Amino acid sequence: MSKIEELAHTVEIGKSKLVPGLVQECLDEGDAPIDILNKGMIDAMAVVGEKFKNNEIFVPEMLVAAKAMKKGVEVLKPHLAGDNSTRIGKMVMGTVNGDLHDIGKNLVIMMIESTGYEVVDLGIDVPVEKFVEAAENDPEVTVVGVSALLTTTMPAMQETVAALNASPARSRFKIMVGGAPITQEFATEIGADVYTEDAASAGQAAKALALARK
Ligand code: B1M
Repeated sequence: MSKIEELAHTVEIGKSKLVPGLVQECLDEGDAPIDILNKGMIDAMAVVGEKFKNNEIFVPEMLVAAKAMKKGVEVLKPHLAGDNSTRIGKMVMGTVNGDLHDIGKNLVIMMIESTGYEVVDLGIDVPVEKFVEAAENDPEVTVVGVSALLTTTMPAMQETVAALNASPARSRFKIMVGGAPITQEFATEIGADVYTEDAASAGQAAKALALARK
């Protein structure tokens, strides 16, 4: 078993205490940080999700796996995030009302921060009004990021984007959306400006928005 496979298995079974050390060992062995993230952690969460769907594991096991992944990301963060010394914009981002998933949102924030954005994290289960207030009350905000992980919270994303679209400050900010059940088609249908599939492309898209403003 390779070190990355060992890491994936350890995340899958939620052994939080072992994960940071394994991530470090992968780095020491020369594995690329992005491979450690994708193969050692995100793939592990996909396995966890599949097992949950098949009733092989339940919510507590999903929670411990999530905790294990977060521990691993802490070690990986300095290796994934690039030089962010030049500030290129300000963004607010959150997970929609009714949705408690935050690992993907946190990765997206990390990648967007690495491009030079200051990102205000609104957290999880964010009511529509909180997104709107955060966008309207700070004149420096040029991007609002909205994440949803459940098919049942896609309507909350739609409501959030509709409220943001109705804001008098709308011309100042762009709306970015993403999350496992979200597609380009859905993003277009609800009136979001940008859809991206993963954290790396979210970082690139946010950077492109900043460059387009210049
Ligand atoms: Co939940 N859960 N969960 N869960 N959970 C899923 C999402 C699920 C697919 C599992 C499954 O059944 N196979 C399923 C949803 C099914 C559906 O909607 N059809 C599900 C369910 C059903 C539930 C509950 C309803 C279970 C229950 O209670 N019966 C419940 C709901 C709670 C709620 O939110 N109200 C629930 C709870 C939980 C935990 C709290 C236990 C835990 C979350 C802990 C946490 O986040 N702190 C959890 C977990 C861990 C998962 C899985 C296993 C892993 C999620 C994850 O972190 N993935 C997940 C299965 C899976 O994903 N395959 C599952 C890794 C992460 C890096 O990927 O979040 O997709 P992701 O983020 C990606 C992209 O989506 C994208 O970039 C990220 C990085 O590349 N992205 C964006 C995300 N946001 C973006 C925003 C952008 C751009 C890109 O722009 C703004």
